[in-house]
Amino acid sequence: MSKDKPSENNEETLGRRELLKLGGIGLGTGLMGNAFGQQGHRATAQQQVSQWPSAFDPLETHPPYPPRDRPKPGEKIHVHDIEVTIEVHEIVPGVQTHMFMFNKSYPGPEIRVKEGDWVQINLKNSSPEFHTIHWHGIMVPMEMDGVPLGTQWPVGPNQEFRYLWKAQPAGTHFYHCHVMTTLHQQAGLVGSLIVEPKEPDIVQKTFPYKREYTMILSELDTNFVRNMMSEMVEMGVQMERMNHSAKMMREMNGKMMGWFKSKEEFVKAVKNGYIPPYLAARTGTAMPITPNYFMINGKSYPMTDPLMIRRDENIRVRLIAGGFMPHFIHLHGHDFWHVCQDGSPLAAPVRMNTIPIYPGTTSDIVIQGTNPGFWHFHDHSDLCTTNNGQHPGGMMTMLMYEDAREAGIKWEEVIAISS
Ligand SMILES: [Cu+2]
Repeated sequence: MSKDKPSENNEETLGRRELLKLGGIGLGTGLMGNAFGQQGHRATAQQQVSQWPSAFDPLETHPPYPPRDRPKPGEKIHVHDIEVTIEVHEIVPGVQTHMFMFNKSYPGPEIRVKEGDWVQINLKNSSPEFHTIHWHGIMVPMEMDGVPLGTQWPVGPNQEFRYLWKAQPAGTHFYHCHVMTTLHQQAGLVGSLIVEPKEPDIVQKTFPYKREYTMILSELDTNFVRNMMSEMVEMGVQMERMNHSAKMMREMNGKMMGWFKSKEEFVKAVKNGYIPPYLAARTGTAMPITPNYFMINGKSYPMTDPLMIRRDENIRVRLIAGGFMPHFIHLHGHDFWHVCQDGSPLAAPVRMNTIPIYPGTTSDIVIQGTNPGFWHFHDHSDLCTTNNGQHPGGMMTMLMYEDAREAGIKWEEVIAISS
């Protein structure tokens, strides 16, 4: 979950086995009182937040670089190779599913660059389907935007495409495949894209932090993905057998997905017998998408990674809505500060304990270590805290204090009282 976790001594205070025992969020509230009596670790939020800039300068909303800029001689270009393949992913023990993956990873590898850097992504498609990459939140030149048949040809099997863009603006963004997005993004093609600000980071300045976490929130209908991927792969194989023609595959696949040059051409095709993908006649039974797994960084509870914190520590959490459902992420025992939305700092940090995260958005929050213990951090839309309909599961993790024992929390006693 975190790319940089300097200390990992949580084993001592709360092992994985004990975490699993937690099961749900039904811990009695009354039993916690004695353990949390200590004073002297109060949040210093009020004084910190006064440093936040309150002035609003409309000029700052303009991108600092012309999006259609090209690299100048001598400017450094960061090159990343990204390959798409089909792999097996395990959501929770016993639940495996085939997925598309960027570099054999779900979510894809985190791309982390400095604001203003040039980034070149060499996309190689080693899957039997068509893909592109859309750089969500980045001010790219149009032809780098990754919309199939909108701004580029979809990248076919065994084809490559080179993306080149300048990392702007700073903040928490993400990237995803834009071909049949409901299937391809859901089936694995999404990753975080962090652009670190050139100027000193206002969040860092206001809430000094050493550790940060990225959480990509997503949902998966394993039945839909399995059926659609089987169909697509089979179609690709058939056409490959027929004529080994990537061009024909491209044309046929476009029609499969309802890609036509104009509305008129589409209407005419339907009149002449073309069956669009959304009609049940095409696939037999129309299959609405019904997600049965809800994930944080590709895993469902209890396999999600906990957030580690210590008393008086600030941690930054980058929440990325990498799916198609809204989520309402709630932290027990704490308020937190909502500091950035879609990459940019808010006019002022907002104090909350449940943050709505809508599809396509990113929200950065800062959690302050003010209440030692082990706390649930989860989607409050209860459907999303299930695994295949069973609670607990899904989009849920824990905020865990590494120094809970020093703060007087005796985990064994808590369990003893509650059972
Ligand atoms: Cu794709």
